[in-house]
Amino acid sequence: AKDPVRVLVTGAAGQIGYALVPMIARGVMLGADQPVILHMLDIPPAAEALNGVKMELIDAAFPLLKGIVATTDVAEACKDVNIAVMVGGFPRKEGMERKDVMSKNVSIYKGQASALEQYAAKNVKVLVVANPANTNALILKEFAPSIPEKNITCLTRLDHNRALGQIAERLNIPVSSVKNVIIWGNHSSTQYPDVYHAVIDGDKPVRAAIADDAWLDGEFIKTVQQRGAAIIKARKLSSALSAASSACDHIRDWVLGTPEGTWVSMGVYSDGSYGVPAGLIYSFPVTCSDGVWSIVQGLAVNEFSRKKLDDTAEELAAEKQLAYLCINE
Ligand code: NAX
Repeated sequence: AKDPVRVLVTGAAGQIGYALVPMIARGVMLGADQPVILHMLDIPPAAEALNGVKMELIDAAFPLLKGIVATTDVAEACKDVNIAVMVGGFPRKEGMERKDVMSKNVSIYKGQASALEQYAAKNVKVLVVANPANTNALILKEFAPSIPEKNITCLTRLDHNRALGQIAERLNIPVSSVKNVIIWGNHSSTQYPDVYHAVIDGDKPVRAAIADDAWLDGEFIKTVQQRGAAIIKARKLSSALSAASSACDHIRDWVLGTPEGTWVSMGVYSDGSYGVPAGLIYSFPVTCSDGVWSIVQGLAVNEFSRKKLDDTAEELAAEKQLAYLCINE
């Protein structure tokens, strides 16, 4: 039998946490033969709710779940973890300035970066979900210099999956027939969902199958960009099950590898590929093998796409600047 893998979920008493921890305990993230020990962190006001989640995990009697650490102590939460899914953060509330939200998250991610650096397993793989996801991941990277930069990522897989879903709905085909969409840039409304290289049934270009450029360049992009807001409007709560499921997809593909001929979108530390400024956490098309992601190289970027790649990079550069302002205050 395999040794258990320790998986940290921060913000575990929240909405996404509640959907995510049972998926992890069932093997959705790391495989049906991989035992896990769940580490769950939340803040003191949520301690009782966190304990309730722990009680439910016990009651669900998951065979793969070999242990539960539920705590409000960051050091204890991070101890020896192999995977860290950072869902906890400070959400933007009505009337709050961008800078105030950034400032709160900078201090949270600064602290959690140090704790991961000090207490996590040396090879820990980190996925930041909490918004602003790209910039929180960048802060985490800056304040955890001993964690390899390739080990720090953010979630844009939900946006990627949303794009697959919209194409499948439009063509009335199963989502499993669609692949190789790309989310470029920020997990925000400036993200660019790109279908120029997407295919259905293995090799048919999506653009040819849909044959409606106006829809593809307009409504499709907007629908994916605004999907989070549409879910909030419908549910009066933000996306949770889809976010949790996509977080599992992100880690599973990263650890176990992407299928041959398929890429996925991940927010990763830019090396300057595709003319994206180095030093931003930016969403790229990646393939994964042996636990390592690589940016897919050599895809053609036309003028339409170029502008959109640059716009979202610009927003991320501005977020980075704002984050540094908060750090230095
Ligand atoms: P909730 O407010 O339900 O849960 C957040 C939890 O984090 C709460 O239990 C809170 O007590 C806890 N928390 C706050 N500060 C913490 C800290 N310093 N350490 C540990 N825990 C802390 O939000 P939920 O709906 O679960 O969303 C979580 C985050 O995911 C938000 O930042 C949200 O914006 C972000 N999202 C990101 C997505 C993505 O694709 N990257 C999509 C879904 C989601 O909107």
